[in-house]
This record gives sequence, C-alpha cells and structure tokens, in this order.
Amino acid sequence: MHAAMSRTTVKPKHVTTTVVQRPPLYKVILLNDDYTPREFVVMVLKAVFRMAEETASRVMLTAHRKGACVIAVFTRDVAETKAQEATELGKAKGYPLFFTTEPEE
Ligand code: TYC
Repeated sequence: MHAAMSRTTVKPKHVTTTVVQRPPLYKVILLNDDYTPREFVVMVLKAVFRMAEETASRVMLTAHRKGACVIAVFTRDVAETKAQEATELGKAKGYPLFFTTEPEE
C-alpha cells in the first residue's frame, strides 16, 4: 500500500441486487379432428414448428390416437403466435385443424 493511503473502511451507500427470472412457458397442443388429412397435419407441423418428417408423423399419430399431443413449449407470445399460424393454415383450406396453448405447471 502507498504510504499516503489511509486504512479507513468505506461502507457503500447503496447495494444493488439484480434478480433475473425466466419467463413462464406455454405448451402448444395439437388437437385431433375427424376431417383434416394426416399429410396436411404433418406438413403444418414441419412448416410452423420446424419438425423433421419422422417427428411430425409421430406427433400427428399421437394426436390422432389420443385426442391431443403436446408439441413444444415457448414463451407465451411465441406459443400463441405459432398456434394461431398453424390453425390459420388449416382454416385457409377449410379444415377444422386446431392448435391451442396452455401454461406449463
Ligand atoms: N384424425 C385425422 C384423420 O383421420 C388426422 C388428424 C391427426 C387430424 C391429428 C388432426 O391433430 C390431428 N384424417
């Protein structure tokens, strides 16, 4: 230490703590219906959710057999936008294909 320096302890005036939180996540869920062609569902899953053919087929078949299938989780905005986009693609063709969202526990 330099000879001219004092040994006084300086207490900080303010101490700031930053809390970082992860945004809540939302599931996108594919619902089965009796009219949308299987290949069309697979095409939408590939286009909107960037799924590979095999994954898209597996997800489509799960929804077909069980009534619904969780596709992926996103932040709320992304989940809602993708569910809407995917639902719109079916609607444009006159299909009742439906994607919904729900918060993850
Ligand atoms: N059940 C439809 C059919 O037999 C195919 C289908 C599968 C539709 C999954 C929607 O989420 C779905 N043509």
